[in-house]
Amino acid sequence: MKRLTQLSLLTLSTFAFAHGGGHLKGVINQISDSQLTLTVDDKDKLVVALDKDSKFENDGKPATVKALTVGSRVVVHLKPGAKSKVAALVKFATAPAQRVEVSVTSEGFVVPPTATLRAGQQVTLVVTRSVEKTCATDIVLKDFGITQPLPLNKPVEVTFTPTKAGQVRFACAMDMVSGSLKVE
Ligand SMILES: [Cu+2]
Repeated sequence: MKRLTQLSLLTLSTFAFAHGGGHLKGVINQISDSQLTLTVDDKDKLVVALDKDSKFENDGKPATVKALTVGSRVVVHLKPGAKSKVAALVKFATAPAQRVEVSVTSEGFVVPPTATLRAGQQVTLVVTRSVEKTCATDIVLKDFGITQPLPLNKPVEVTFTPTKAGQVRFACAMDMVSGSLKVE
């Protein structure tokens, strides 16, 4: 019995040593109270657990998990000796707000073909109507309770935060001319 205890202690300390500390760099993909999902090297997804001792630093100042947003670049210092990945310190910078140019032309709402929004990250659409004869003299985002007039040739900023992956749809006031953006 004694021998077994010693053996398992030894195994445990070897394990802890092999996995001691270290850090991870990535982009926040998902946030919950108990864990973060990071995208590392633009492809791998890693889950890091949070516990009551996990500390946060935003632009070098103490912060809480609430200040963290999807899309933020983070450096996570891992707790040494933990069996799985547990964050000791999460350092991050405020994610730059995403801006997407949208135009209203004779084609309707035109969005950049590669534009992708991120769930949980605020975005500002900069909408410019460049045609006089169009039905789309307003932009309506029904899901976000937003209606804004689009004066001719004047960029209008529409800011919101997509909450889930899928599509964000917007349309004219009569819901005839519409466009959408992909959300990941
Ligand atoms: Cu219309």
